[in-house]
Amino acid sequence: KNISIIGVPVDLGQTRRGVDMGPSAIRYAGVVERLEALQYDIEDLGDIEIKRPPRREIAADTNLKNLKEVADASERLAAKVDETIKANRFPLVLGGDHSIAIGSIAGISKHYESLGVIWYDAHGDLNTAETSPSGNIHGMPLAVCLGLGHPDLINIAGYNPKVKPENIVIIGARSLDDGERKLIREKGIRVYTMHEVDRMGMTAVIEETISYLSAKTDGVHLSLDLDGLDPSDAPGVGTPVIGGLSYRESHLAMEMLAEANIITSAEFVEVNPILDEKNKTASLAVALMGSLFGEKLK
Ligand code: DIR
Ligand code: MN
Ligand code: MN
Ligand code: MN
Repeated sequence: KNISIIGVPVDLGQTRRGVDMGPSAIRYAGVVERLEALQYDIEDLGDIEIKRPPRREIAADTNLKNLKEVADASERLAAKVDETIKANRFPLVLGGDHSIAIGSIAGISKHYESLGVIWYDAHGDLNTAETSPSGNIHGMPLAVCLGLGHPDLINIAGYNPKVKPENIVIIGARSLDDGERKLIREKGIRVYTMHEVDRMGMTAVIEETISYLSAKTDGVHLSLDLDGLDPSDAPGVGTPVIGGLSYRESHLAMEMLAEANIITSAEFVEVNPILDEKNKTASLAVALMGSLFGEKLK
């Protein structure tokens, strides 16, 4: 496997500054060295160029924050990811806030008949402008992938929708808004909240996820929001929620995905070094990547 690392220094999908430094923090934590040790051909493509608004403001016709800039960044990222897959390389995207998933999945999904998505997150990220309590686009990318949201977001890369609801598995949810719950019910989206993880154990959750997705997909994207983990393990995130997935559960999940060999692209998002403790969260992200790329299998 050849891996291309793509940094996306975006903090426009939410309001806490510093998450745009996530890619630097993850590089500083040694991502390239960690994966090179596993004998992959690693290419670091650097960061996508991001246009920053001179002042942060909300467009007049919508409550979406920084809509234009987020759409622009998504379009650039989609093009870069598309190129990477065409070159037969595994795209490993480093965030940035979770709004960047709009661009990564736009660049990825066109290469598959039926892309599966594992959304590892404390949140559902299934809001639209109508249901969002915040206007933050990082709370919306999964809805956008389903074709729900502002036209400037759902049409990135020129096609829509990107993902079928029955191809999505959310793991670690413990903070869902009312509109998100409604959408999950309506669309029949598979969700393992912390309740299910506690009851079934992570082993069964991942086993079910793998058999559920491998039956009907020809590729699986892992979108891992570090706030899916418990804040004691991942303090450097903008919207921590207590009662999260542990360090060990998360490593187990990554190792099982590596064994099953189903993941075809991945992103690690929401690392905010300004809110972190001595780069603990970026280091955790790198360790999880090590497991995802098969450290245990070597
Ligand atoms: C909340 C928080 N559901 C929102 N979402 C977050 O603003 O839409 N997603 N933090 O990662
Ligand atoms: Mn998220
Ligand atoms: Mn989250
Ligand atoms: Mn978040």
